Amino acid sequence: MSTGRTRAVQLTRWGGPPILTEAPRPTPTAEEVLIQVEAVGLCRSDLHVIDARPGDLPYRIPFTLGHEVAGRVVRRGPLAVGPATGERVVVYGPWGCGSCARCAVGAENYCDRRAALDADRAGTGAGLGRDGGMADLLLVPSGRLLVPVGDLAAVQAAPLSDAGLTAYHAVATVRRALGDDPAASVIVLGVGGLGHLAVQILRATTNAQVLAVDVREAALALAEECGAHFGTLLQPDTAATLRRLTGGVGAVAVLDFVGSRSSLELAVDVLRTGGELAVVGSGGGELAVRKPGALPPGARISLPFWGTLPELEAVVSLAHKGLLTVEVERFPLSSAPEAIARLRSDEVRGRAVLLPD
Ligand code: FEH
Ligand code: ZN
Ligand code: ZN
Repeated sequence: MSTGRTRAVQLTRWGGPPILTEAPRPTPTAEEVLIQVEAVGLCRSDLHVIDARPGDLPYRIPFTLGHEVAGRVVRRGPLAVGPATGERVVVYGPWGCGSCARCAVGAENYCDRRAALDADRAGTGAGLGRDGGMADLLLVPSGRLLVPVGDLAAVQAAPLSDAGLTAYHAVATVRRALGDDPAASVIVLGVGGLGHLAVQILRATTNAQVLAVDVREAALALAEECGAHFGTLLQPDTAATLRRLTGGVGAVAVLDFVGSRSSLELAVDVLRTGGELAVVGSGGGELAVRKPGALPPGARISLPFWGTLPELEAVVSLAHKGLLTVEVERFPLSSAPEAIARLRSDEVRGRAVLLPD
């Protein structure tokens, strides 16, 4: 990389393929911080952005993709806060206004001014309308959005900022239902980049019995490696199997990392009365919420989105303790199109991570 330029995987037109190009080297001003990217994860949301049609998203193009980033602070603006030059960090991805009641407590994923930011086409964050980390360098608006990772390998650290954080926040959303009851069952639907981390987080932070469902044998093998007590392929009798494994009462919590019609139908079939359903995946499925209806009495439904800064610190801490290990498939940055194709065809085991080559 020449000093004045940075390589970047950019979306240059809606519906067009991302292209590996070059962009000017950013210079941090005021509170901004410049990161040398060491690893960037690939997410299904990247596919949604790549496939968006004109007008679907409140983003200006071109912009660089990549919202799951780890790297090293290489330059800070004069008013920068947070990690010092040379520190290795992960980048908190949902960039809010930084000053509303939600942002003030680190919940920028639920920024109260999101609609206004979207109206200004300010973007949701790195790689989401703002230049992201599928590049050699990433300019971050403020050091408040950086979490130190110490000596954690970048290929492990990057996925913590999105897959790990989203899984952790989803577990936190249903934690009330779990209590400390070892007889409580949690069902994880979809054991991909997020689901395999949710299994580990559930085993590390709860006493619940973890039951995993996927359509791929390889994913079930990964679920078992991550500590799931039981795994099954999705088939006609899966609901009956899961109900039997939960003593006939169903699961106190279901984490749906797929969000498709079939996964939501299964979730409703196996949710215990008073149970919690967290719909994390954006699989296009719909759920009718009516009374009386298919959902059990007392059911609580949530649509958790990403996570908070304090939760990202907790996720990094779990990784440092060896309680959270990301299954990764590595790709050189220049092979981003291949990685995107593999993710699109459901062939990635765990999380795809791009490394500057
Ligand atoms: C990011 C932006 C928009 C929708 C969903 C996402 C997730 O990938 C964040 O984890
Ligand atoms: Zn994502
Ligand atoms: Zn805000």
